[in-house]
Amino acid sequence: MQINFSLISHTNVGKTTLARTLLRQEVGDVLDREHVTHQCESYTMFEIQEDRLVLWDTPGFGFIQSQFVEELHTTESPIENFLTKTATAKTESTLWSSQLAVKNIRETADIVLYLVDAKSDPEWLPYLPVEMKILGWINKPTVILLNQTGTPRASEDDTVEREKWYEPLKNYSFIKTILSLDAFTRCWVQEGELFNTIGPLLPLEQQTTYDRLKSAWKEENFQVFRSSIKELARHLTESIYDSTTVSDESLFEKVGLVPGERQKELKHAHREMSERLAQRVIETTNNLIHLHQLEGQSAKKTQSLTQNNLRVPEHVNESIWIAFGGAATGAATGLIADILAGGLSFFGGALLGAIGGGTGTYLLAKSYNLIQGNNNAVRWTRNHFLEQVQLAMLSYLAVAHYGRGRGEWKDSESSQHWKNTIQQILSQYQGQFEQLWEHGDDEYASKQQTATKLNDLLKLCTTLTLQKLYPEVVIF
Ligand SMILES: Nc1nc2c(ncn2[C@@H]2O[C@H](COP(=O)(O)OP(=O)(O)O)[C@@H](O)[C@H]2O)c(=O)[nH]1
Ligand SMILES: [Mg+2]
Repeated sequence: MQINFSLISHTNVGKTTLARTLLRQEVGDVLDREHVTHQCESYTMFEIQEDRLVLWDTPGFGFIQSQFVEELHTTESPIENFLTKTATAKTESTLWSSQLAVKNIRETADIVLYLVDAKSDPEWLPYLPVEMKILGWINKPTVILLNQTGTPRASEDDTVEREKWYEPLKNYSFIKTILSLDAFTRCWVQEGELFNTIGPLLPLEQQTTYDRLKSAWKEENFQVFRSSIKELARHLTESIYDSTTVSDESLFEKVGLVPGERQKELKHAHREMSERLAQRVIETTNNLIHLHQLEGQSAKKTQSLTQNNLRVPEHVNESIWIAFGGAATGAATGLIADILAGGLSFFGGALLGAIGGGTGTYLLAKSYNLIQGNNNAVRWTRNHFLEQVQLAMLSYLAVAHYGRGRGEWKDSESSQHWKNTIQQILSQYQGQFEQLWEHGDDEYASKQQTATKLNDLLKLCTTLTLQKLYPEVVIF
């Protein structure tokens, strides 16, 4: 059995872009102008044996005179008359494109996904009532998708935005619901909501098949989620156990080299550990990007980032790095340079205290965010580790929201809403993260067990974060 979703909208609203995001593939042509897609294309979203979920990208509606539609409306078979009105791609391209799209909806679609640009005012869209009238002639279950919603925001603000569209659309009985799904900044969790919404809208005979396909989609996406958490847990476990040996403290004191020599040694240890951390952050982020199928042919070759030749994430990846910092300039370079300099203060933690604040070795080490543990080894401080946990969760959110259709980064968007949400959740579990950090200086604590516990804790906190960001979605 084949179940067909058809994307339709006024031209240039973003159908092909959303198709790319939903398919995690670079399909079709995207340009900021009208009538870029000239024919209906089908793409398999998911298949199990004979059963397929197919997404159709259509050319969409061009401008159609409202008077023309009103006149057709009074005829016996408006849709037939609309489709048989002679038009060719050359003479009347807008009508031609609209006919192709409408034909697809009429003949093939089981579910219609009608996109609107959330930034526009529905009361001032002359084409909206015209297109709704035509879709009304076909009368298939339709979900309105708000795209171009921009910066991820609180769910209350999202509700307000959707309400703006309820009033002008409330009289069209074929419209079943309105969801936000920005092709650039949506999260897979929101796609899950779309899948949940569609089920009951399908005819009874399709529902068993659909449920099977939906469960498989869900399982695949949860697998990506679990693997991402595993990557982050592995990286953070390394941060707990990473250490650099320095010389015996008392020796320095004996020869009177405190604090100058000591400072040099700590600086060196700090440099080594910062480089390892930066390398891990880059590797982990690239692994998340890979898991989310965000690498594309358009990706640039890697380029050198610092004099240490840390590899920069690719073209599309650069955009994800910007999402970490929001307004931060310099993207990956900024973040990695920050880590290399020993600072990591995305969350405003009191990191990298001024050097020279004290003369004792402990204070010196602290100013490098390092703490002296057993066996003359220094390791990351508790606060620095907590900051790393926050950064790990932020990097997950940035990647999990990054739509494949986004391609190159366009605006710099603030992720303050994500940061606040992460901080709220983590404040409840800080003690448990601190306990795990203690393992790094406990010779009896098994690294494997720490990794497992950290994995579970991160999974819990990230799930709670996603639930807080999308309280209406029943997916977990
Ligand atoms: N900011 C933003 N721009 C989008 C989004 N979706 C599409 N666009 C842009 O809108 C333009 C038209 O997109 P396209 O997918 O070709 O529209 P289509 O004609 O409906 O297929 C392109 O410049 C896209 O980059 C979105 O979710 N957010
Ligand atoms: Mg298109």
